Amino acid sequence: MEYFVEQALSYTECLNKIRTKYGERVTILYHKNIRIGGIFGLFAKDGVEITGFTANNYAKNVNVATPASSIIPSSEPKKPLDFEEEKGRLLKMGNAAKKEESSRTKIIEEVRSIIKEAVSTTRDTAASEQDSHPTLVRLREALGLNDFSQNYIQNIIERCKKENSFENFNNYEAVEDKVLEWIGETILIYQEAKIYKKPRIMVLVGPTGVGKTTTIAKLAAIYGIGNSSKPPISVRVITIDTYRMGAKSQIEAYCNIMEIPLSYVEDYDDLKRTIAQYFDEVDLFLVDTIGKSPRDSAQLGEMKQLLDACGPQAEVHLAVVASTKSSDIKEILRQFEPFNYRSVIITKLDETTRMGNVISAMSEKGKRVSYITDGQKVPSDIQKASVVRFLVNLEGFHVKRSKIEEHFPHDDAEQIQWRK
Ligand SMILES: Nc1nc2c(ncn2[C@@H]2O[C@H](COP(=O)(O)OP(=O)(O)OP(=O)(O)O)[C@@H](O)[C@H]2O)c(=O)[nH]1
Ligand SMILES: [Mg+2]
Repeated sequence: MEYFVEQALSYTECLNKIRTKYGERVTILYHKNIRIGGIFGLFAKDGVEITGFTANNYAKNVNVATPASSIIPSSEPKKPLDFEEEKGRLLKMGNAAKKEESSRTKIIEEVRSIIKEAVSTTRDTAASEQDSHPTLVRLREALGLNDFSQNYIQNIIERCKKENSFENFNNYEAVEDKVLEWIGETILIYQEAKIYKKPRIMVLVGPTGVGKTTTIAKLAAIYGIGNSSKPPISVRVITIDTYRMGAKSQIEAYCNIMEIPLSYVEDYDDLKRTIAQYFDEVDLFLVDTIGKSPRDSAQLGEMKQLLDACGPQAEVHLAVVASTKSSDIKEILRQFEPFNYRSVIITKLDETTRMGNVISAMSEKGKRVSYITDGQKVPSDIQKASVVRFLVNLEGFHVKRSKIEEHFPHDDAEQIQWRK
Protein backbone atom coordinates (compact mmCIF):
# COMPACT_ATOMS: atom_id res chain seq x y z
CA MET A 1 0.00 0.00 0.00
CA GLU A 2 1.36 3.40 -0.97
CA TYR A 3 -0.12 6.69 0.15
CA PHE A 4 -0.24 9.65 -2.20
CA VAL A 5 -1.18 13.32 -2.14
CA GLU A 6 -1.81 14.92 -5.55
CA GLN A 7 -2.80 18.45 -6.50
CA ALA A 8 -4.44 19.90 -9.64
CA LEU A 9 -6.61 22.83 -10.64
CA SER A 10 -9.78 20.73 -10.68
CA TYR A 11 -10.97 17.54 -9.09
CA THR A 12 -11.20 15.76 -12.52
CA GLU A 13 -7.73 16.89 -13.51
CA CYS A 14 -6.34 15.68 -10.17
CA LEU A 15 -8.14 12.35 -10.59
CA ASN A 16 -6.73 11.88 -14.11
CA LYS A 17 -3.28 12.66 -12.78
CA ILE A 18 -3.71 9.99 -10.10
CA ARG A 19 -5.00 7.40 -12.61
CA THR A 20 -2.05 8.07 -14.93
CA LYS A 21 0.39 7.83 -12.09
CA TYR A 22 -1.04 4.97 -9.99
CA GLY A 23 -3.48 3.16 -12.24
CA GLU A 24 -7.15 2.37 -11.69
CA ARG A 25 -6.91 0.49 -8.36
CA VAL A 26 -6.60 3.43 -6.02
CA THR A 27 -8.61 4.40 -2.99
CA ILE A 28 -9.43 8.03 -2.32
CA LEU A 29 -9.40 8.95 1.33
CA TYR A 30 -10.39 12.61 1.10
CA HIS A 31 -9.89 15.75 -0.92
CA LYS A 32 -9.72 19.40 -0.05
CA ASN A 33 -9.77 22.73 -1.84
CA ILE A 34 -6.45 24.49 -1.85
CA ARG A 35 -4.66 27.48 -3.39
CA ILE A 36 -2.03 26.55 -5.98
CA GLY A 37 0.99 28.50 -7.28
CA GLY A 38 1.66 32.27 -6.92
CA ILE A 39 4.47 34.10 -5.22
CA PHE A 40 4.27 34.95 -1.53
CA GLY A 41 0.54 34.21 -1.58
CA LEU A 42 -0.11 36.45 -4.63
CA PHE A 43 -1.52 35.22 -7.96
CA ALA A 44 -2.39 31.78 -6.54
CA LYS A 45 -5.23 29.80 -8.18
CA ASP A 46 -7.98 27.65 -6.70
CA GLY A 47 -7.20 23.95 -6.85
CA VAL A 48 -7.87 20.53 -5.34
CA GLU A 49 -5.66 18.19 -3.32
CA ILE A 50 -6.58 14.50 -3.18
CA THR A 51 -5.16 12.10 -0.61
CA GLY A 52 -5.47 8.35 -1.09
CA PHE A 53 -3.57 5.11 -1.40
CA THR A 54 -2.96 2.57 -4.06
CA ALA A 55 -5.28 -0.40 -3.65
CA ASN A 56 -3.71 -3.85 -3.35
CA ASN A 57 -4.37 -7.27 -1.79
CA TYR A 58 -4.11 -5.92 1.70
CA ALA A 59 -6.81 -3.36 0.97
CA LYS A 60 -8.98 -6.05 -0.50
CA ASN A 61 -8.46 -8.43 2.40
CA VAL A 62 -8.79 -6.11 5.32
CA ASN A 63 -11.34 -3.98 3.59
CA VAL A 64 -9.93 -0.61 4.55
CA ALA A 65 -11.01 1.11 1.36
CA THR A 66 -14.68 1.34 2.11
CA PRO A 67 -14.85 3.83 4.98
CA ALA A 68 -13.29 6.81 3.23
CA SER A 69 -14.57 6.28 -0.23
CA SER A 70 -14.88 3.49 -2.64
CA ILE A 71 -12.45 2.56 -5.38
CA ILE A 72 -11.89 5.56 -7.54
CA PRO A 73 -15.08 7.10 -8.71
CA SER A 74 -15.59 7.60 -12.40
CA SER A 75 -17.24 10.98 -11.97
CA GLU A 76 -17.06 13.95 -9.64
CA PRO A 77 -17.75 13.23 -5.89
CA LYS A 78 -21.25 13.76 -4.75
CA LYS A 79 -20.26 16.07 -1.95
CA PRO A 80 -16.98 17.46 -0.76
CA LEU A 81 -15.77 15.75 2.41
CA ASP A 82 -15.37 17.54 5.71
CA PHE A 83 -11.63 17.59 6.60
CA GLU A 84 -12.01 17.08 10.40
CA GLU A 85 -14.55 14.34 9.89
CA GLU A 86 -12.24 12.59 7.39
CA LYS A 87 -9.25 13.02 9.71
CA GLY A 88 -11.09 11.32 12.58
CA ARG A 89 -12.24 8.58 10.28
CA LEU A 90 -8.75 8.13 8.92
CA LEU A 91 -7.28 7.87 12.43
CA LYS A 92 -9.91 5.33 13.36
CA MET A 93 -9.23 3.42 10.23
CA GLY A 94 -5.48 3.56 10.88
CA ASN A 95 -6.01 2.16 14.36
CA ALA A 96 -8.31 -0.49 12.99
CA ALA A 97 -5.71 -1.38 10.39
CA LYS A 98 -3.01 -1.48 13.05
CA LYS A 99 -5.18 -3.70 15.22
CA GLU A 100 -5.97 -5.80 12.23
CA GLU A 101 -2.27 -6.06 11.41
CA SER A 102 -1.29 -7.07 14.95
CA SER A 103 -4.10 -9.59 15.18
CA ARG A 104 -3.03 -10.98 11.79
CA THR A 105 0.50 -11.38 13.14
CA LYS A 106 -0.87 -13.03 16.25
CA ILE A 107 -3.00 -15.42 14.21
CA ILE A 108 -0.04 -16.29 11.99
CA GLU A 109 2.09 -16.96 15.07
CA GLU A 110 -0.65 -19.08 16.59
CA VAL A 111 -1.12 -21.06 13.39
CA ARG A 112 2.62 -21.57 13.17
CA SER A 113 2.85 -22.86 16.72
CA ILE A 114 -0.17 -25.12 16.17
CA ILE A 115 1.45 -26.54 13.03
CA LYS A 116 4.76 -26.97 14.88
CA GLU A 117 3.05 -28.72 17.77
CA ALA A 118 1.05 -30.87 15.39
CA VAL A 119 4.20 -31.90 13.53
CA SER A 120 6.10 -32.73 16.72
CA THR A 121 3.09 -34.54 18.18
CA THR A 122 2.83 -36.55 14.97
CA ARG A 123 6.54 -37.34 15.22
CA ASP A 124 6.31 -38.21 18.94
CA THR A 125 3.26 -40.35 18.34
CA ALA A 126 4.98 -42.08 15.45
CA ALA A 127 8.14 -42.57 17.56
CA SER A 128 6.26 -43.93 20.55
CA GLU A 129 4.15 -46.09 18.23
CA GLN A 130 7.40 -47.41 16.79
CA ASP A 131 8.88 -47.92 20.25
CA SER A 132 5.95 -50.02 21.33
CA HIS A 133 5.94 -52.07 18.14
CA PRO A 134 6.12 -55.76 19.13
CA THR A 135 9.33 -56.23 17.10
CA LEU A 136 11.17 -53.51 18.98
CA VAL A 137 9.77 -54.67 22.32
CA ARG A 138 10.95 -58.21 21.59
CA LEU A 139 14.32 -56.95 20.42
CA ARG A 140 14.81 -54.92 23.60
CA GLU A 141 13.97 -58.00 25.65
CA ALA A 142 16.43 -60.18 23.72
CA LEU A 143 19.21 -57.60 24.06
CA GLY A 144 18.43 -57.13 27.76
CA LEU A 145 18.51 -60.88 28.28
CA ASN A 146 22.11 -60.90 27.04
CA ASP A 147 23.12 -58.09 29.41
CA PHE A 148 23.88 -55.54 26.71
CA SER A 149 24.33 -52.10 28.28
CA GLN A 150 21.40 -49.69 28.11
CA ASN A 151 23.43 -47.42 25.91
CA TYR A 152 24.18 -50.22 23.47
CA ILE A 153 20.53 -51.32 23.38
CA GLN A 154 19.39 -47.77 22.72
CA ASN A 155 21.84 -47.41 19.84
CA ILE A 156 20.58 -50.61 18.24
CA ILE A 157 16.94 -49.56 18.63
CA GLU A 158 17.63 -46.12 17.18
CA ARG A 159 19.44 -47.68 14.24
CA CYS A 160 16.48 -50.00 13.70
CA LYS A 161 14.09 -47.07 13.62
CA LYS A 162 16.34 -45.18 11.26
CA GLU A 163 17.06 -47.96 8.82
CA ASN A 164 13.85 -49.97 8.87
CA SER A 165 10.49 -48.67 7.88
CA PHE A 166 7.54 -49.26 10.18
CA GLU A 167 6.18 -51.91 7.76
CA ASN A 168 9.47 -53.80 7.83
CA PHE A 169 9.15 -54.17 11.59
CA ASN A 170 6.44 -56.74 10.98
CA ASN A 171 9.11 -59.11 9.72
CA TYR A 172 10.90 -59.87 13.00
CA GLU A 173 13.22 -62.42 11.44
CA ALA A 174 14.55 -59.91 8.91
CA VAL A 175 15.06 -57.26 11.60
CA GLU A 176 16.77 -59.82 13.84
CA ASP A 177 19.16 -60.83 11.02
CA LYS A 178 20.09 -57.19 10.50
CA VAL A 179 20.58 -56.59 14.22
CA LEU A 180 22.88 -59.63 14.48
CA GLU A 181 24.96 -58.17 11.68
CA TRP A 182 25.15 -54.81 13.45
CA ILE A 183 26.17 -56.48 16.71
CA GLY A 184 28.80 -58.46 14.81
CA GLU A 185 30.17 -55.25 13.32
CA THR A 186 30.77 -53.87 16.81
CA ILE A 187 32.91 -56.89 17.81
CA LEU A 188 36.50 -55.98 17.03
CA ILE A 189 38.84 -58.91 16.48
CA TYR A 190 42.55 -58.63 17.11
CA GLN A 191 44.55 -59.66 14.09
CA GLU A 192 47.86 -61.20 14.94
CA ALA A 193 50.77 -60.07 12.83
CA LYS A 194 51.81 -62.73 10.32
CA ILE A 195 55.50 -62.05 10.83
CA TYR A 196 57.17 -61.22 14.13
CA LYS A 197 60.53 -59.88 15.01
CA LYS A 198 62.06 -62.68 17.05
CA PRO A 199 61.65 -63.25 19.89
CA ARG A 200 58.01 -62.42 20.43
CA ILE A 201 57.24 -61.47 24.04
CA MET A 202 53.62 -61.93 25.14
CA VAL A 203 52.69 -60.68 28.61
CA LEU A 204 49.38 -61.50 30.26
CA VAL A 205 47.96 -59.08 32.83
CA GLY A 206 44.59 -58.84 34.53
CA PRO A 207 42.66 -58.91 37.80
CA THR A 208 43.14 -61.81 40.25
CA GLY A 209 41.77 -65.23 39.41
CA VAL A 210 40.65 -64.45 35.85
CA GLY A 211 42.58 -67.39 34.41
CA LYS A 212 45.90 -65.81 33.40
CA THR A 213 48.10 -68.75 34.42
CA THR A 214 45.74 -71.29 32.86
CA THR A 215 45.64 -69.23 29.66
CA ILE A 216 49.45 -68.94 29.63
CA ALA A 217 49.59 -72.74 29.82
CA LYS A 218 47.11 -73.04 26.95
CA LEU A 219 49.09 -70.57 24.84
CA ALA A 220 52.29 -72.39 25.66
CA ALA A 221 50.68 -75.54 24.28
CA ILE A 222 49.36 -73.82 21.13
CA TYR A 223 52.77 -72.51 20.22
CA GLY A 224 55.14 -74.91 21.98
CA ILE A 225 53.49 -78.22 21.12
CA GLY A 226 52.11 -77.00 17.82
CA ASN A 227 48.99 -78.21 16.09
CA SER A 228 47.91 -79.65 12.78
CA SER A 229 48.18 -76.26 11.07
CA LYS A 230 51.21 -74.84 12.85
CA PRO A 231 54.55 -76.45 13.63
CA PRO A 232 55.86 -75.94 17.18
CA ILE A 233 58.14 -73.05 17.97
CA SER A 234 60.56 -72.53 20.80
CA VAL A 235 58.59 -71.27 23.82
CA ARG A 236 59.74 -70.27 27.32
CA VAL A 237 57.34 -69.33 30.10
CA ILE A 238 58.43 -66.72 32.61
CA THR A 239 56.51 -66.20 35.81
CA ILE A 240 56.84 -63.31 38.21
CA ASP A 241 54.41 -65.02 40.56
CA THR A 242 57.02 -66.62 42.77
CA TYR A 243 55.78 -65.76 46.26
CA ARG A 244 52.61 -67.78 46.29
CA MET A 245 53.31 -71.46 46.68
CA GLY A 246 50.14 -72.60 44.96
CA ALA A 247 50.75 -70.34 41.99
CA LYS A 248 54.31 -71.55 41.57
CA SER A 249 53.38 -75.22 41.60
CA GLN A 250 50.42 -74.60 39.27
CA ILE A 251 52.49 -73.24 36.38
CA GLU A 252 55.30 -75.68 37.16
CA ALA A 253 52.91 -78.61 36.75
CA TYR A 254 51.67 -77.38 33.36
CA CYS A 255 55.15 -76.69 32.03
CA ASN A 256 56.47 -80.05 33.22
CA ILE A 257 53.69 -81.96 31.47
CA MET A 258 54.18 -80.02 28.23
CA GLU A 259 57.97 -80.03 28.59
CA ILE A 260 58.12 -76.31 28.19
CA PRO A 261 60.94 -74.51 29.99
CA LEU A 262 60.01 -72.15 32.81
CA SER A 263 61.90 -69.28 34.48
CA TYR A 264 61.08 -67.56 37.78
CA VAL A 265 61.82 -63.87 38.13
CA GLU A 266 61.44 -61.62 41.15
CA ASP A 267 62.22 -58.13 39.95
CA TYR A 268 63.01 -55.88 37.03
CA ASP A 269 66.70 -56.86 36.80
CA ASP A 270 65.86 -60.54 37.02
CA LEU A 271 63.36 -60.25 34.20
CA LYS A 272 65.73 -58.28 32.00
CA ARG A 273 68.53 -60.75 32.59
CA THR A 274 66.33 -63.76 31.84
CA ILE A 275 65.10 -62.34 28.54
CA ALA A 276 68.64 -61.41 27.53
CA GLN A 277 69.89 -64.87 28.47
CA TYR A 278 67.43 -66.71 26.18
CA PHE A 279 66.98 -63.97 23.61
CA ASP A 280 68.61 -65.83 20.74
CA GLU A 281 67.22 -69.28 21.33
CA VAL A 282 63.58 -68.52 22.13
CA ASP A 283 60.87 -67.71 19.57
CA LEU A 284 58.24 -66.80 22.10
CA PHE A 285 58.40 -65.71 25.74
CA LEU A 286 55.11 -66.04 27.61
CA VAL A 287 55.13 -63.89 30.74
CA ASP A 288 52.64 -64.76 33.49
CA THR A 289 51.98 -61.99 36.00
CA ILE A 290 50.43 -61.75 39.45
CA GLY A 291 46.77 -60.80 39.44
CA LYS A 292 46.23 -57.21 40.54
CA SER A 293 43.15 -55.45 41.71
CA PRO A 294 42.32 -52.85 39.07
CA ARG A 295 41.55 -50.48 41.95
CA ASP A 296 45.06 -50.66 43.39
CA SER A 297 46.84 -48.20 41.16
CA ALA A 298 50.05 -48.29 43.26
CA GLN A 299 50.40 -52.05 42.74
CA LEU A 300 49.57 -51.69 39.07
CA GLY A 301 52.23 -49.00 38.77
CA GLU A 302 54.85 -51.26 40.38
CA MET A 303 54.03 -54.10 38.03
CA LYS A 304 54.16 -51.79 35.04
CA GLN A 305 57.68 -50.75 36.07
CA LEU A 306 58.74 -54.36 36.45
CA LEU A 307 57.31 -55.31 33.05
CA ASP A 308 59.19 -52.47 31.39
CA ALA A 309 62.15 -54.86 31.60
CA CYS A 310 60.57 -56.78 28.70
CA GLY A 311 61.47 -53.92 26.41
CA PRO A 312 59.44 -52.10 23.75
CA GLN A 313 58.76 -55.17 21.62
CA ALA A 314 56.74 -56.82 24.40
CA GLU A 315 53.03 -57.11 23.67
CA VAL A 316 50.71 -57.01 26.62
CA HIS A 317 47.29 -58.70 26.58
CA LEU A 318 44.61 -58.24 29.21
CA ALA A 319 42.53 -61.14 30.56
CA VAL A 320 38.92 -60.44 31.61
CA VAL A 321 36.24 -62.87 32.78
CA ALA A 322 33.25 -63.04 30.41
CA SER A 323 30.64 -62.77 33.17
CA THR A 324 31.99 -59.47 34.56
CA LYS A 325 29.41 -56.65 34.69
CA SER A 326 29.66 -54.25 31.76
CA SER A 327 30.50 -51.27 34.01
CA ASP A 328 33.21 -53.32 35.79
CA ILE A 329 34.71 -54.43 32.48
CA LYS A 330 34.90 -50.80 31.39
CA GLU A 331 36.64 -49.94 34.65
CA ILE A 332 39.15 -52.80 34.22
CA LEU A 333 39.82 -51.77 30.62
CA ARG A 334 40.48 -48.25 31.87
CA GLN A 335 42.66 -49.14 34.88
CA PHE A 336 44.96 -51.37 32.84
CA GLU A 337 45.34 -48.73 30.14
CA PRO A 338 48.90 -47.79 31.29
CA PHE A 339 50.05 -51.26 30.19
CA ASN A 340 49.12 -50.28 26.65
CA TYR A 341 47.59 -53.72 26.08
CA ARG A 342 47.01 -54.77 22.50
CA SER A 343 44.09 -57.08 22.98
CA VAL A 344 41.70 -58.53 25.51
CA ILE A 345 41.42 -62.27 26.19
CA ILE A 346 37.92 -63.15 27.34
CA THR A 347 38.07 -66.04 29.80
CA LYS A 348 35.52 -68.42 31.32
CA LEU A 349 33.05 -68.06 28.50
CA ASP A 350 31.68 -71.45 29.55
CA GLU A 351 30.45 -69.94 32.81
CA THR A 352 28.00 -67.55 31.21
CA THR A 353 25.44 -67.50 28.45
CA ARG A 354 25.42 -63.71 28.40
CA MET A 355 27.90 -61.92 26.22
CA GLY A 356 26.21 -58.54 25.83
CA ASN A 357 28.13 -57.04 28.75
CA VAL A 358 31.48 -57.88 27.15
CA ILE A 359 30.42 -56.83 23.65
CA SER A 360 28.98 -53.51 24.90
CA ALA A 361 31.99 -52.59 27.04
CA MET A 362 34.57 -53.62 24.43
CA SER A 363 32.84 -51.77 21.62
CA GLU A 364 32.28 -48.66 23.73
CA LYS A 365 36.00 -48.63 24.58
CA GLY A 366 37.07 -49.67 21.06
CA LYS A 367 39.06 -52.70 22.31
CA ARG A 368 39.91 -55.81 20.32
CA VAL A 369 39.55 -59.38 21.47
CA SER A 370 42.21 -61.95 20.57
CA TYR A 371 41.30 -65.20 22.34
CA ILE A 372 38.41 -66.67 24.23
CA THR A 373 38.78 -69.47 26.76
CA ASP A 374 35.87 -71.67 27.66
CA GLY A 375 36.95 -74.22 30.20
CA GLN A 376 39.60 -75.36 32.64
CA LYS A 377 41.10 -78.00 30.38
CA VAL A 378 44.63 -77.30 29.24
CA PRO A 379 45.28 -77.04 26.37
CA SER A 380 41.96 -77.61 24.59
CA ASP A 381 39.70 -74.90 26.04
CA ILE A 382 40.96 -71.92 24.10
CA GLN A 383 40.05 -70.48 20.69
CA LYS A 384 41.01 -67.57 18.60
CA ALA A 385 38.28 -64.98 18.92
CA SER A 386 35.78 -64.74 16.09
CA VAL A 387 32.62 -62.71 15.59
CA VAL A 388 30.70 -65.91 14.87
CA ARG A 389 31.71 -67.43 18.21
CA PHE A 390 30.27 -64.43 20.03
CA LEU A 391 27.08 -64.30 18.00
CA VAL A 392 26.19 -67.99 18.30
CA ASN A 393 26.47 -67.59 22.05
CA LEU A 394 23.69 -64.97 22.17
CA GLU A 395 20.58 -65.97 24.07
CA GLY A 396 17.13 -65.48 22.60
CA PHE A 397 18.38 -64.84 19.06
CA HIS A 398 17.76 -67.07 16.12
CA VAL A 399 21.30 -67.17 14.80
CA LYS A 400 21.60 -68.58 11.29
CA ARG A 401 25.20 -69.70 11.50
CA SER A 402 25.78 -70.05 7.76
CA LYS A 403 24.46 -66.56 7.11
CA ILE A 404 26.59 -65.10 9.89
CA GLU A 405 29.68 -66.97 8.66
CA GLU A 406 29.06 -65.60 5.20
CA HIS A 407 28.89 -62.07 6.56
CA PHE A 408 31.87 -62.48 8.89
CA PRO A 409 34.19 -64.88 7.15
CA HIS A 410 37.00 -65.93 9.45
CA ASP A 411 40.05 -67.92 8.64
CA ASP A 412 39.19 -71.42 9.83
CA ALA A 413 42.74 -72.58 9.18
CA GLU A 414 43.75 -70.08 11.83
CA GLN A 415 41.51 -71.74 14.40
CA ILE A 416 43.39 -74.08 16.68
CA GLN A 417 43.27 -77.70 15.59
CA TRP A 418 44.57 -80.05 18.22
CA ARG A 419 46.52 -83.09 17.16
CA LYS A 420 44.74 -86.27 18.19
N1 LIG B 1 35.41 -72.38 33.83
C1 LIG B 1 36.59 -71.93 33.53
N2 LIG B 1 37.52 -71.83 34.48
C2 LIG B 1 38.72 -71.36 34.15
C3 LIG B 1 39.02 -70.92 32.84
N3 LIG B 1 40.30 -70.48 32.85
C4 LIG B 1 40.76 -70.65 34.11
N4 LIG B 1 39.83 -71.17 34.89
C5 LIG B 1 39.91 -71.50 36.31
O1 LIG B 1 39.96 -70.30 37.06
C6 LIG B 1 40.71 -70.49 38.23
C7 LIG B 1 41.80 -69.44 38.30
O2 LIG B 1 42.66 -69.65 37.22
P1 LIG B 1 44.15 -69.10 37.22
O3 LIG B 1 44.72 -69.44 35.90
O4 LIG B 1 44.88 -69.53 38.42
O5 LIG B 1 43.85 -67.57 37.32
P2 LIG B 1 44.93 -66.41 37.48
O6 LIG B 1 44.41 -65.25 36.78
O7 LIG B 1 46.26 -66.88 37.11
O8 LIG B 1 44.84 -66.14 39.04
P3 LIG B 1 45.87 -65.28 39.90
O9 LIG B 1 47.24 -65.64 39.45
O10 LIG B 1 45.61 -65.72 41.30
O11 LIG B 1 45.56 -63.88 39.68
C8 LIG B 1 41.27 -71.90 38.12
O12 LIG B 1 40.47 -72.76 38.89
C9 LIG B 1 41.15 -72.25 36.67
O13 LIG B 1 41.01 -73.63 36.43
C10 LIG B 1 38.00 -71.01 31.85
O14 LIG B 1 38.15 -70.65 30.69
N5 LIG B 1 36.80 -71.50 32.26
MG1 LIG C 1 48.07 -66.94 38.13
